[in-house]
Amino acid sequence: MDRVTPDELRILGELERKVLWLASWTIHHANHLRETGDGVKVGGHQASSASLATIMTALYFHALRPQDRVAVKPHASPNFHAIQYLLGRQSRAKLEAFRGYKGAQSYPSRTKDSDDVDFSTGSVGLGVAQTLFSSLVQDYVRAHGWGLERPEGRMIALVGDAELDEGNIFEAMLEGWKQGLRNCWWVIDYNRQSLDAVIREGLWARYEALFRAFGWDVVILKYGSLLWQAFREPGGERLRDWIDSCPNQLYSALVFQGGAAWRKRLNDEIGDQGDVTRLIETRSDDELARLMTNLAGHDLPSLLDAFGNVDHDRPICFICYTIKGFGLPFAGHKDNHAGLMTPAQMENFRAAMRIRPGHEWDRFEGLSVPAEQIEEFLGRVPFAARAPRRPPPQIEVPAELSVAHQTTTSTQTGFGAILNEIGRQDSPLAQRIVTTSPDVTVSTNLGAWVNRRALFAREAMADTFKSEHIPSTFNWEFSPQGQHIELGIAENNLFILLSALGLSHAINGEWLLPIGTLYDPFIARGLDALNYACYQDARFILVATPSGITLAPEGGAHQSIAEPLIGLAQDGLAAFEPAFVDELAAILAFAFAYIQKDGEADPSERNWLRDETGGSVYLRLSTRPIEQPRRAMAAELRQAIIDGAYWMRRPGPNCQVVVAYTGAVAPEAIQAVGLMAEDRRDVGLLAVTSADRLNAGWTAAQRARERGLMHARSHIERLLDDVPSHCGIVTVLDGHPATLAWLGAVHGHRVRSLGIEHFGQTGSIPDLYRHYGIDANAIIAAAQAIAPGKPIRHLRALG
Ligand SMILES: Cc1ncc(C[n+]2csc(CCOP(=O)(O)OP(=O)(O)O)c2C)c(N)n1
Ligand SMILES: [Mg+2]
Repeated sequence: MDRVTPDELRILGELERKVLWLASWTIHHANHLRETGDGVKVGGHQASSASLATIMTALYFHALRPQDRVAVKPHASPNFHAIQYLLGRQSRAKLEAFRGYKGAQSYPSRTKDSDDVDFSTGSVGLGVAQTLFSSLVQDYVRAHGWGLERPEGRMIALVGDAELDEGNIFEAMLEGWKQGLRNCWWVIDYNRQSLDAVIREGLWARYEALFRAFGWDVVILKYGSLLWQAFREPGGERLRDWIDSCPNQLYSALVFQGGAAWRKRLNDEIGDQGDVTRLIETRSDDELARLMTNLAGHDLPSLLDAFGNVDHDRPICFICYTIKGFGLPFAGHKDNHAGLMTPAQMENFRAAMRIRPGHEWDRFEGLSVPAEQIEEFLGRVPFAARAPRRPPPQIEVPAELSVAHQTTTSTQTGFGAILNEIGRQDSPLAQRIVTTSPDVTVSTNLGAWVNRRALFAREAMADTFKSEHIPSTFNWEFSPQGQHIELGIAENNLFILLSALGLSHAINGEWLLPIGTLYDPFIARGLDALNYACYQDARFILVATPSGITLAPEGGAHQSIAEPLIGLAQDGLAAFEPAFVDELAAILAFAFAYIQKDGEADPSERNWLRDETGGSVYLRLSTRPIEQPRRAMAAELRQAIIDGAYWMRRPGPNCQVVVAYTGAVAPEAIQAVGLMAEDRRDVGLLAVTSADRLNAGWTAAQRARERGLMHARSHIERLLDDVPSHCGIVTVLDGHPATLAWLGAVHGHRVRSLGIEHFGQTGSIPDLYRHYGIDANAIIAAAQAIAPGKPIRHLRALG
């Protein structure tokens, strides 16, 4: 690493001041100088940003290389935008609109910010873990021989100290240790303050022990150069001991109070009328305050040295002592998290920064180094030499995926069979798929795929059961070519790994087609991480089994009810719940292409979905073996399955009742319709493969009509066009009934929605379907209630 020259250090010092100014001013401007009109405070975090100003200056203007990627602590977003602005990569208009409509985002956002954010942040802890998994993904990509022409990057997180309370960070660290993590830096902004107050004493020692236990190098950066010099003076050792034993709260309070308070406290506690007193007395109040707050996290030479001295690729935790609000009037105050400088305080700050009114946004205003010199320096900043992101070419996906017909099988088994079939080939699709699972690889049916494609590890590891000739269904061999990443049981890790794998095209310039499997109820366990992955537009396929109460004897604790609603509501995630394996094959083929899409096209006139923009996919599958239809997959049927629904039995003009079902309850729906048809000639059966896509298309078409596009018709509107208005619709699924209840609003049909609202009972499928009211009997009874006809003779016999 290049050492900085004294001139460069001077320029970096000026840039540090400028970052502090611009970040503070951006927030001030948004709060005091922009009309919002809605009465809600704009906010922003001047203190949290100030805390990282020096560290980010050292990194972005010197230590980072173009290939490095960074997750910035969410509330230091203003620093990031200020730095990009100084580098000419962010516009003044975006800064002026900070936290406003289409302005620079409150927290760095990959998708909404225009200045090349590497990883979005916002929900604390998740961006931190994302850097760890991105490092693993980088290793995965390179081990497969892709992107070797590009230099290896470091994945760096700028971490608030309170972020370390988030358990997902420790889950990730354990996984990193197992997977041989490299090239990962976590820089902890150890300002000893959280949102609410000052944090516990001695946390640094717990962190140090934890990180070392997981194989990390730990670098503690506590004192800045001024303090080191003072420690070398007579009496300096006493001063150092005092600081080391000073409680966090007292230190923070003195930082806030300033030089006179420091002097009084130090004189009272260690004044000796000798060396120590002299050390204190030779300094003015201002000098004393500067000395006592000269922590390494605000000392450029210490930081530049620490970052520059790294000569290995092991993961490193830098614990950098900082002051929340450093350089601002509320520095150290325990209430400063959301604190904003008043206009009067801003005036003082402006004067101290030598900024003339009207020149607040000028990049080099008030600096003591000539602008040309700074420009010349900025032109050489390695980080700024990054090429703009260009999406790599997409991986070709066959239009159809083959799978042998089984008379009776489950969608979970079908999923394993389809992947097994793909795994036999050496197609681009087969090569780019990477699977992962949190210790449920076998029970979610990835075993056959893993047998073919092996587990991934940077170093090969044999399966001892195999070498000992002990029969086993699964070949558990690890190699750098392996295509399955086995995780420990931590769903947060699954989602953050999917987030990292699903951004490989953006981060590594190489497409991966990630598939993650887990039990459906445990989506809730990692829901915020799933949301985070979707928020930053990572692309993956999530396959969840078993699901609902249909897992039956597996146990009430694992039943999932709300997940279909999550599928419906989660932005960026297209949810499907097929009943049959041929449907699943069509959906998977669609999904492999869909996750790679990045177009801007208008919505399709067919379904009113924006499929060209792409997204991730959630497949809710089942372990229940059911009878499979033997049918040709005509193009029209394939399309309808992907659009979300098709008529299994088309209603006629005198139809009295339609049953609309989703997923594993297909046999009950089919049986109920068959029985009712004996008495009422005309009963319709609608197979819903994606309530989510039907609903999204319907909403979009309505909006289009409201904008005057009178011809807009969504898929579900067209499907229900022929259902007479007096007809009732019974909906049924193994999930919350609200998932399909809205179908009645499409054309105003009466609806009775069956589904699961309570859970916890164990039993066989017939027991549970009867208990929860989603069996054929319940469907018929519901139909009877909303569309009275002749009583059904079979009702009692069925029960
Ligand atoms: C998951 C989550 N919970 C709560 C919050 C609200 N929040 C934002 S910042 C913060 C604490 C910040 O403390 P720290 O990480 O030490 O950063 P500092 O403000 O000291 O720079 C909290 C609780 C959040 N953003 N994400
Ligand atoms: Mg903090």
